[in-house]
Amino acid sequence: MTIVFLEDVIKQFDILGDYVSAEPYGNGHINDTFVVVFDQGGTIVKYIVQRINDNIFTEPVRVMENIIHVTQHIRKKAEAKGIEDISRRVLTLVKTLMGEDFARDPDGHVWRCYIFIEDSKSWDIIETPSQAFEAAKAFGAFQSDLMDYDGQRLFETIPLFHHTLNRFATLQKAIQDDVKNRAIKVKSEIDFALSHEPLAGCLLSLQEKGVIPERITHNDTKLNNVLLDDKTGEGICVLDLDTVMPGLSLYDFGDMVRTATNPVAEDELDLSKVVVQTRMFEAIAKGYLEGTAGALLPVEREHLVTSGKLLTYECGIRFLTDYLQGDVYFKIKREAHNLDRCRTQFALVRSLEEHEEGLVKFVSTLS
Ligand code: ADP
Ligand code: GN1
Ligand code: MG
Repeated sequence: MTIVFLEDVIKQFDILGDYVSAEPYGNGHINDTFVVVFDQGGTIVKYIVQRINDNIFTEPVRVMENIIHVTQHIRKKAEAKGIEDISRRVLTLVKTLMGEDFARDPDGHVWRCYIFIEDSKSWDIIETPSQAFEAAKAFGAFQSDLMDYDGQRLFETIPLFHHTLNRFATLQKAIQDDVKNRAIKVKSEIDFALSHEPLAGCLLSLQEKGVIPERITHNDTKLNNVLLDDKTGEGICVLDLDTVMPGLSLYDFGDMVRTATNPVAEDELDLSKVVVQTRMFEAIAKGYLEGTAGALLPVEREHLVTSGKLLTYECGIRFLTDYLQGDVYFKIKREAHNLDRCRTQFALVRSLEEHEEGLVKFVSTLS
């Protein structure tokens, strides 16, 4: 139980003032996240305290090392640019009283504490093209900031994270093993997944041929992993840095397509509502190109739409695999939650296929 250690863990961090409260926070599927409130001489100050999910990130200390490298690099660039509100622009770790970057609970799990970024919000469902543009621009700028990263090679925190062919093979094994006898209930989803196998290798083959470069990417650019400023609407800070590691820019763009173009929640039950919002696609394409400031190669631009299909498909097969394996990866709130999520992803792939021609045409008009 995470919560029993929370107060003990909070005491380890170097936070001034009196502890007021701690509550679970956000809608992440992986880590245990809490907002922790302190009273600092009459001023209420919040922190984000998170337990890293070490079932998934099996080397949490190396995850923290990556995060330190990445945030230090971005912070230095922001300082060089003369940006004033840096602690709202890049995640800031709070050290422990022992001067460490993370704490451990009595079971040995790793916890970290970040300064809470006030007057901003992360959106599970994006409402306007302007929000989509700002979020994509922030992810693009994040990518661009890391292009001249010259520190030690970042650790691959989840090996083969976006290796869709490997994800496909894992799905095939899950279907074969069928440990929960669920395969019979999801025949049409399995058929959909298997029939789309050719999609799985489309970016990998370009990478293998050396046509698409490896870069340092975020790899989990769903739109609730960026904070938009309440007043200006600007994308101010990229969050959830556990998967920042070598990858393809198109993984980052594709996952934005997956989350920005879907007008409803990832676990929506009414699939007729899962229809691609082309204006959101247009906004993220413009925002990402602006954020990456000319760094994307023509071949990357040509595959922006494909990447959306691929990442949505990949996420769908990950949810389906987890459903078949008995919900061992993603947090769930109801039975069949992962199946519901899988269905929205596959519905979105279908809708992306239907809209593909128009989206590709739009990309070709961008300068
Ligand atoms: P998970 O890996 O489980 O998705 P995240 O790191 O994305 O966890 O955190 C979950 C949510 O907490 C985010 O979607 C965001 O709303 C919120 N959050 C995380 N870090 C901060 C922060 N420093 N300031 C404000 N909100 C934050
Ligand atoms: C997870 O951590 P969170 O909730 O931001 C997952 C992503 C999936 C996403 C689907 C480390 O993201 O890869 O695309 O759920 N993160 C990890 O919503 O697996
Ligand atoms: Mg998250």
